[in-house]
Amino acid sequence: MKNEPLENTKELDAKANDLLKNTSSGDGQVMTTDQGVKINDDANSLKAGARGATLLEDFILREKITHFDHERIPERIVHARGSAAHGYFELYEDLSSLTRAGFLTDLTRKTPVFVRFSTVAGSKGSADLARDIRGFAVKFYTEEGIFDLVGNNTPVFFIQDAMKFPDIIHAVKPEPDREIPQAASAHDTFYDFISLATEALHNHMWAMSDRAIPRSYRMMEGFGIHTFRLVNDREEAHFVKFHWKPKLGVHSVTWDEAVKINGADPDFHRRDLWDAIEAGHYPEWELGLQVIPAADEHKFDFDLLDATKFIPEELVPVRIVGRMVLNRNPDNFFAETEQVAFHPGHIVPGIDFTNDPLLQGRLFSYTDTQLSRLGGPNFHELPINRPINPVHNNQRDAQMRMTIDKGKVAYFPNTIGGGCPYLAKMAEGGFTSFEERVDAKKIRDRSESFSDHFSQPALFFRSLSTWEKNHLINAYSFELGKCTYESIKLRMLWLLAQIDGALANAVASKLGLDIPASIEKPVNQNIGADADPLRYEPIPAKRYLDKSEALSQQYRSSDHLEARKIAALVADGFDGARLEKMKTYLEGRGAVVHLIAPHGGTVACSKQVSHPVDAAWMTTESVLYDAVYIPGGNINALLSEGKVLKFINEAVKHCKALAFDGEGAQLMQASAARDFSDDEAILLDRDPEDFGDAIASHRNWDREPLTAHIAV
Ligand code: HDD
Repeated sequence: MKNEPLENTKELDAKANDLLKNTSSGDGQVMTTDQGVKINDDANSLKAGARGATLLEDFILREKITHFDHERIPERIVHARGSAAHGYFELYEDLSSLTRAGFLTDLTRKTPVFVRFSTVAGSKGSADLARDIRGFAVKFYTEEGIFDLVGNNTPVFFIQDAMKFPDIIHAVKPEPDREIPQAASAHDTFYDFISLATEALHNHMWAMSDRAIPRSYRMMEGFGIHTFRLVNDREEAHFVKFHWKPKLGVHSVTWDEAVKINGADPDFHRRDLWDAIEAGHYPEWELGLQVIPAADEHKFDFDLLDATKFIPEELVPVRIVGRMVLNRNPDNFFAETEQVAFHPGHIVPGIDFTNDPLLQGRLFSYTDTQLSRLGGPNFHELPINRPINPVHNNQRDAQMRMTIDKGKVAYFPNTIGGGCPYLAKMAEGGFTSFEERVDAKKIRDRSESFSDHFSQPALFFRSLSTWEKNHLINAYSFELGKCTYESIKLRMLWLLAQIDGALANAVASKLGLDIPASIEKPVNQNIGADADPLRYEPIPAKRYLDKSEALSQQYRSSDHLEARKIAALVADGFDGARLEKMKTYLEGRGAVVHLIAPHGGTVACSKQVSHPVDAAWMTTESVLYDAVYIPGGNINALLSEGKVLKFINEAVKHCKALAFDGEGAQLMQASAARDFSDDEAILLDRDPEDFGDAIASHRNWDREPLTAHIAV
């Protein structure tokens, strides 16, 4: 299903049909004012004479300018930069023993979804490859109402209590005096906060890992993070963690690439998602659940209510229960992607909250923010936000009300309206909250079971492969290297030493500092007049698990090539037959092969056949591609072009797959690739299949330590 106008698409799901009611196209239509009056001049205002002043009377000019003046709405306070797509969710197995949620029990359903991916810190116009956590928000339009799973691409969050959310966001956002830096955490205020709020160290370590610079939204895991509850028909509850596992594996770019991509194509992720869907390579994730019986609530070395902890898959395996496919791009960015309003409090019968204090605070924040962002309490009526099932209640009025509620009755109970809208009984799907027994003092406090801040970041670091560890060390060194306060760097080094000595030593040596033997009490002073700060001190790291493979991207690969981009570097006289063979094979596996030539237009192969050029050398960069192919033939023009050597050398440095055929061997010799003839992803005169497999493995990270000398 290409991104044709909605009405042209063959299969419309319930949400697509619903959106059609508000979809409009000017194709073949006369231009009118907002009041429907036909316009015959849209370029000239009404004037007193051709060279005279413009008249206030000009209602067409006034309407056009007024509307333009008000086109912008406040961007999201966090996650402002994002991209979204439509799709569906379908179930593999009936989960009615766990939940009564229809979309998790009815195997015949395809539940429409709208998914928005985002960065956290940057503004709406910032670049996609910021080093940052990614948002992963899924809106399920279920037959029983909207369920939003508003997660991230990491399984944990920075803070344990929503009370601290404004603080961490103020700390990471551009510093308020100069509004610098944009979409970057590498600055003093962020590290001042992180080094004092040690609960943040775990998610921060994920943010320093390759997960924070993904190759594609399509190659990220997603996590609901909080522990939620699933509740079945018998009112039995299980704890649950939600996971999204991408079909294409979990892959990232290097920091050097990220920096360059941000310049070469700041819309890299947005374009990748859009292009993949347009090409029919629909991104796909499987939904996984970690289910914990209520009786096991206290059996872990950490607290299930603490959002800074994950449950290692070795302790509770992830049960794959369904899949989500994104198969349709939005028709209008503003109407859909910008106006979509997610909320962790949008749940349906069969799913319920837990007492996670971060989740509880979120339940307030998300409606509240829409009031200023979308202008009032009727944002649920916007086409992208409204459920596919009918909405009836006694909420009325307010700005921009769309629904025309009939009748005199806007209260309950009533007799005049026949008691309608009436209340649903539970058997009819009425929502009832899980009846959790609560017997407690009202107190501003935090459970001591939340005070282990070091064990899981240590487990995460131990579980990474060598190349991932090196990337993480470099990330810490870069970020702390950008801080100007030595006291903050020292505090961070001391904290890193509590997590892993080797990590701290490596970062210290790159910073040119010694790890301090002790620091002033770093954490949570003055947490509250009545609270004893010592109770919140982080406790030394525990080792309840040596390693968890699931945490490393090394074990999250796949053999898929869908929408991977391969640059074929050519000039007139290139070997067209070899190119066709390679292209046919790679495209057969879903990859996209671009011809990159000295100029736009067409390029002629050795058989004098013209081939359309996808990009001229001057308009593109190596970092925008997954792999490089040189088909051979006449390569003289390539040998004498600095940009081509840079293109190849960067691909070598970034550990990508390269294939040289025939005369391409000369280019291999002329470039940094010459030193890697034994490299498993640098291929000379090999089968297309070998190249395809090397691209599917994403990168040959073993090459990385050998590339330090390559200047690019
Ligand atoms: Fe949040 C947006 C994810 C904690 C307050 N959040 C937002 C989005 C995502 C998340 C993916 C973007 C949704 C979209 O695409 O429109 N947030 C999370 C996760 C959290 C989390 C995974 C912890 C597990 N958030 C969190 C807290 C608060 C907020 C503790 C406040 C107390 N988040 C917001 C917000 C946003 C938001 C200010 C901005 C725009 C919006 O809600 O609609 O209300």
